This record gives sequence, C-alpha cells and structure tokens, in this order.
Amino acid sequence: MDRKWIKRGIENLKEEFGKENVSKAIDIVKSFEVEIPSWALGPFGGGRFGNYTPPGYAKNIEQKLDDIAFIHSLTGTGIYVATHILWDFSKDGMEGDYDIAVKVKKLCEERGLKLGTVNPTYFLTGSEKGSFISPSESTRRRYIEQTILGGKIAKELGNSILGLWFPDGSLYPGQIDLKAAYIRMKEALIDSYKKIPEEVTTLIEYKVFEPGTYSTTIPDWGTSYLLAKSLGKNAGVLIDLGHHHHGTNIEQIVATLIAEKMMCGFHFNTRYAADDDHAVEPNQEMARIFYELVKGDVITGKHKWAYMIDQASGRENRIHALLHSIDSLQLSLAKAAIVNTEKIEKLRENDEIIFANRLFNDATINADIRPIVAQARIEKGVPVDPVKTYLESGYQEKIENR
Ligand code: PSV
Ligand code: MN
Repeated sequence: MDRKWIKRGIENLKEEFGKENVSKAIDIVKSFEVEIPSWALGPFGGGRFGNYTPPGYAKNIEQKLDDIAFIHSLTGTGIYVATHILWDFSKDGMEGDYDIAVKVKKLCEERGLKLGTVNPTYFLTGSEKGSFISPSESTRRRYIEQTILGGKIAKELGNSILGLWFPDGSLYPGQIDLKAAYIRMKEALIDSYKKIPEEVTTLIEYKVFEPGTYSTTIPDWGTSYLLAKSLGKNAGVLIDLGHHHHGTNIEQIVATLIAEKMMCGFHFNTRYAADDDHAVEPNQEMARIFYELVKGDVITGKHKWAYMIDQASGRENRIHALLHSIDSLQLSLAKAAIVNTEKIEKLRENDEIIFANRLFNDATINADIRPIVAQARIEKGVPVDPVKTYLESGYQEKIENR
C-alpha cells in the first residue's frame, strides 16, 4: 500500500461516492474506538480437542495488558480493556475482590491503558443450575453481590459500563419453570440495579442458546429490552453478533433500538455454525450493521454505544486475530460511511428497488475502500498496515519466550 496508490484510490472513491462521504468515512474510521477484552489474549480454546493454545498466548493479567497495549500502539483504536470479574479480579473464582481490581487498574495505567467494561461472571463454579434463576437463594445472593461489586468497580475504577451475560436456561422441556425463571431473573436484576451507582450503564446481553440448548432465560433482544426497561433509564441492550439464530437480520434490530433511543452495546465477532467467537471478518453483514450505526449516529459523540470485540479463538494466534478483527471493523465502517444515502432515497421515491439495492452494494460489497482506512491510519499516526508491522516487529517471537 504505497502513498501513491492510497491517493489514487481516494480520488477514485471521491469521484464515485462523493467528496463529503469519503472525508466523513476517513474521519469516522479515525475516531472509532473498540474495547479489547482481557480474555481474548488468554489460554481459551482447544477444550477437549487437543488442548491446544497458540504460541505466545498471555498467561496472566500483566501479559494480557502488555499485548493489549501493543495492539493499541499499532492501531490507536482505544485504551479500554474489558474485564471479567471472576477471571481478572478474584482469588478463588467464586467472589470478586475490589483490591485486585485496584491493582489491575494500576497495571493498566502503567501501560497507558484504562479499565473498560466490567463483566460480572455468572458462569463458573456453582452455576450449573443457573445464576440469577438458581433455585438456591444463597447462589442468587452471591451473584447479586458480585453484580453490585461490578457496579462499584465500573464507577470507581472503570468507564462506568457494566456488561451482564447470564448462562441461565435449560437443556430439556420440563426441566425448569420458564415463567418462574424469568421472574427470578427480573427480581435479581432489580435487586442488583437498585445498588448500582447512577452513573453506571448496565447492558443486558442476550443469547439464543448455550449453555442452555432448549431455553435460555434471556434469548433475544426483546427480552433484554423488556428487562432493561423494567430497570430504568441507565439500563440497555447488549448485542453480540454470535448470539442469534442463523439469518437473523441484526441490522434491523440495531435500527429498531436506535429508533427507540435505547442505550446499547455491541460485541463483535464472526460466527458460522454457532457462537464461534472467531475474529471479525469484513463481510457485508458487518457493513450493513455499521450502516445503521453510522446513520443512527451512535459510533461517536454523545449517544455513542459501547463497542467491544468479544473474541476467544481456538487455533488462531491471539494478536494476529485481534489485529485482523480491528482491520475488518475499520473496513466495514468505511464501506458503511460511503453509502450514498441521498441517492438511494431518490431511487426509493421512484420505487427503483433493484437500483437502490445495487447502489447500496456498490459501497458495501464492490468498492475497494482500503485507501480510506489507510488514509485514516496515516492521519492518526499509526502504521498503515498494522498486521505487517506486527509481523515485522519481533513482538511475537518475544512473547513466545516469556
Ligand atoms: C457469552 O457467550 C459471551 O458472549 C458474553 O459476552 C461473555 O461475557 C463472553 O462471551 C465471555 O465468555
Ligand atoms: Mn458477548
């Protein structure tokens, strides 16, 4: 990607999509920020299939933060680190510990990073009958206390965002009382929310399956929306790309939530068969989603949503996969930003449905928008090709020996 090629590409794009759209796309790519979760760098993956972890994976929080700081130095896409309470702030995997969170915040600061979204962990030891829907009062209480602690950490040490994902659900019809489960979930959420500081935004994530295979207590955005509404104005919906039935029109969910002025968050990843948690790919779905996010003005500014990469891959080299995700997000964002909505609207008025579709596809599928992303990186002062810079940097060799 030499400078001449970038310049020529920008000129061509301006000619086709309009000067303003191209400048807008460069600016929005420049300002897009996304949180990196600590767990994306860790030993996840493999499972019962060979127990493989790629060379150089991070073995402790210090190493995870080193890797996130390195990724930030190459991309400039944000200094916020998302954490999971029982993975990052706990001695025993059962209770959260405020003092450990203070230490992790300090470790972040030493590396020029900050604590981002705090995620209470509802799915480790003792959650086999659920967390907030557990029939055991003491189990529910333990998780409520962890949620309240999460709210305190989010406000005092983090960026005031709390992300809640519950593994609650069931494997077989008849196993649990679906209505009672929903009510327990709602009551425990209300109990927690009352003690979460006002400044904190509590985002409720939904997932249609896993670990529940027959039911999950919060299966879809509608249920998240209902629960968020019953909590109050500081609660919202958390969308994870991997958590829907196949073929779900996720951009329409986004459009609806923006129309309803709901505060939301987004977990990016790519899925094929299930919740695969693969690195993000710059496919058209991603561009269509970004189109709604750009149009809805929630990428930057006052109504900005909370963005995170939720990736936990098996085979892939961690840093390589995260840099690929960031690149894919920026490419998708650039595609979305150059769509000529005014022209599409004119076509709509004349009921030119195929032409409208073709014009949309010209931006979101056919255009080569890499020069926009490259230009944004030049203006930001980060490498034009972060993957290449990483491969040439010697960082990977270094971490394989740590
Ligand atoms: C659950 O599948 C999820 O998407 C939630 O966001 C969790 O916090 C995360 O993955 C890590 O397990
Ligand atoms: Mn998620």
